[in-house]
Amino acid sequence: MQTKTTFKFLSATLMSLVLTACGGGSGSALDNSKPGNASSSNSSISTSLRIGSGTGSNFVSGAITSTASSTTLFEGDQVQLSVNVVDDQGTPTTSIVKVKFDSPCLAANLSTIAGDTTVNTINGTATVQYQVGKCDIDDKVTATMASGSSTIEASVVLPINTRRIGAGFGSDFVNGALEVGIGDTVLSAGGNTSVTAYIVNSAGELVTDAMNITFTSPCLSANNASITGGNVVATVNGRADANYVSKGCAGIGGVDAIKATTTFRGNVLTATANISVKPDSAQTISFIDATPELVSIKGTGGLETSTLRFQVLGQAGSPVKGVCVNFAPSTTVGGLALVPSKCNPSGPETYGSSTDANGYVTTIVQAGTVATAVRVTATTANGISTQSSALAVTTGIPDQNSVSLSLSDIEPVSWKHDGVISDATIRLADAFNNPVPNGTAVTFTASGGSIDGSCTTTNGSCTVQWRSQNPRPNPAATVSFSNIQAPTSENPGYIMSCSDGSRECRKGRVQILATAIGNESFVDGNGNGLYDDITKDIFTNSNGVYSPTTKGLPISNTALCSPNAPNSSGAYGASNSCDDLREAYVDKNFNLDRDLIEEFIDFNQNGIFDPLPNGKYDGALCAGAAKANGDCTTNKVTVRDEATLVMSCETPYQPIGLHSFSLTAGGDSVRIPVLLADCNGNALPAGTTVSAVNSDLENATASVTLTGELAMSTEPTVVVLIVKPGTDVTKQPKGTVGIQINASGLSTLYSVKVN
Ligand SMILES: [Ca+2]
Ligand SMILES: [Ca+2]
Ligand SMILES: [Ca+2]
Ligand SMILES: [Ca+2]
Repeated sequence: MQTKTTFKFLSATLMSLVLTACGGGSGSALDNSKPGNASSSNSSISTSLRIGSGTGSNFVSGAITSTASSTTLFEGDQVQLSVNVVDDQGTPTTSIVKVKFDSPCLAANLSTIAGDTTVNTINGTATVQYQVGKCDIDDKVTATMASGSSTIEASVVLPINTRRIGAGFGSDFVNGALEVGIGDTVLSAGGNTSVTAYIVNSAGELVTDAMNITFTSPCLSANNASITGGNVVATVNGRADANYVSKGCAGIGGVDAIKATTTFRGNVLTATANISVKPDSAQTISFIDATPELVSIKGTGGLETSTLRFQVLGQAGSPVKGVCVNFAPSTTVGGLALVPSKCNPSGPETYGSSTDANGYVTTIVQAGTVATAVRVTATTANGISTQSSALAVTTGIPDQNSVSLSLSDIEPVSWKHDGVISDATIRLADAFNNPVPNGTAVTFTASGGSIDGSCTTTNGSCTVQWRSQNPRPNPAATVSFSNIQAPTSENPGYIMSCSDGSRECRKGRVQILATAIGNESFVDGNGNGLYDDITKDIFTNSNGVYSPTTKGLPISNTALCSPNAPNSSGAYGASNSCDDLREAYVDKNFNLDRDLIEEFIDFNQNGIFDPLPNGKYDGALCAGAAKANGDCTTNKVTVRDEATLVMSCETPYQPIGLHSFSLTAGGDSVRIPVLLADCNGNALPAGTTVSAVNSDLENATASVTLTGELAMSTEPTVVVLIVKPGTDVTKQPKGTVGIQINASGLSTLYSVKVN
């Protein structure tokens, strides 16, 4: 029968398989090396099987699939490990294959696998449950299976974190907690407490290597609390001890949630604790600063507001945030006011404001139309107050009689040398003699050498450099001072005049002019700070004439005062002053008048030098009826000062007045006044010494009246040569007597005969 025949064939095949499986013969009928020809026996494995992770085209040979591959494992954590056994096509084997799992920690019993470490595959997959014990290394787990006569394996490294952050250690360790020194009690404003984080290993033991722990909290972020030494604290023997100082932080609901953070093997470890905190209360308020310290009278075009800053401190001297402070000015003259502000955005408009995180609070003063000094009182909600320093409400514009120009060296030894420096310093103040605001610009010009063109003031002054170089002032050759009158015993002074009648003709004399935009000066006769009443406020014209009817108009242009450095009524009195200004110029020839060769400041830009002033006060303080009547203007003018610098020469001029003379043996001394000047008739350099030379003089002694050094000056000096005969009437004095001049390293001797 058909059926019977088939059965017999199968039986023969089965017999053959059994024989092979028993290893009872060679030349078997079954080739186990062929894929897909799976053995029905689990003791004979095809060498073409592979072990790894995944299946099909996703198969990764040699890898173990871990459910925890990307996290860090702690003691007690469990992870499922599995490997797939696949054929050449990546298809899971249907055979049952034994896979043995092993690792250093498993071998040392520091981690465990539930059940046997050797498991059979089920549908090509071998799976175990790995549990972390006391293992404290990255544990490399291997899965091994037989392959022919050898083995093949897959592996995975399990990242096992041995570190935890918390409170305490050993069996007392509380993971994720922090130890707060004051416990549950409330930390006062300014008080401090320890906050300790512990780092332990898997066994709960403190770790000995240092780790940086970062402490953060809302109060720390708001700078209302601090960690002494900074928010990052390194562990010492497994403990990070932070000293938490409250600056009166209110916290959130009276609690500051503090968090300690560190990382280990790329894993972030955190612990937290709550600190109960108590808010601070205002104890002191102090004035800090005013910016700027001068404000300009309303309408004068300067900065008309100033911001005043106060600071509120609490019990421990720490800034207190959120304190309402109210402000009041000491005067409201001329409409001076504070800019309205509010403590609470939803509250009523007052003159108050709330302190910021640094305890600062500000108010803004708005200047009025009258110059005054004002102070602002600041008062906290709990009644603590202070007053600002005085803030000046002023013109902020320099006025003429405050301008001062000075030189560090009025006679630099520079007639024969380039690059010698003298500093020129300008000082400015306004009508109330308050320093002008920082940044006020000043312009400089010089008739010789070189000078920096401008500077801007700080605290009312600024400095530029003058340097010696060409041009060197050199009046025409036809003009000389050759007719200097020699000093005499009766008249020890000298008269120096110029051959053409000029007021000045010496070489090397430099005129320096400094100018700024400002106001004329006046005397406030009625004490209201303004030029408002010409019958009381005093302003004099260029002849020094003052009368209410002339309103300061010039009668003629005869110079009474130096045009560039005029006397002011405030300093010299009304009868000898020139408050009304004309255009400034560089008076190169020192004749107190403007010549065609002299540059001028064309302030009204009409292209010509205006020889006459306008007869009125010009300045920011022109006000009221006087302004309405045209008696004054609020126009600005050029304010100025000038200074003379001499380019001194170390070569002396032939001493004027030195001559030969007779002496009587045993008789009276002879006194000879001598004018000593430099090569240009200016002063010899400061520090020059003068001595009498006796070496060729017999029967007499000589001396000069100057002892020590010549002082700094622009003008020559007179010394007296005194020659005294000996007392022996039989010995006639004879020979020569000299005057030796040592000027700036140059020694020059002038001798005359004695007979
Ligand atoms: Ca007045
Ligand atoms: Ca002149
Ligand atoms: Ca002009
Ligand atoms: Ca004027």
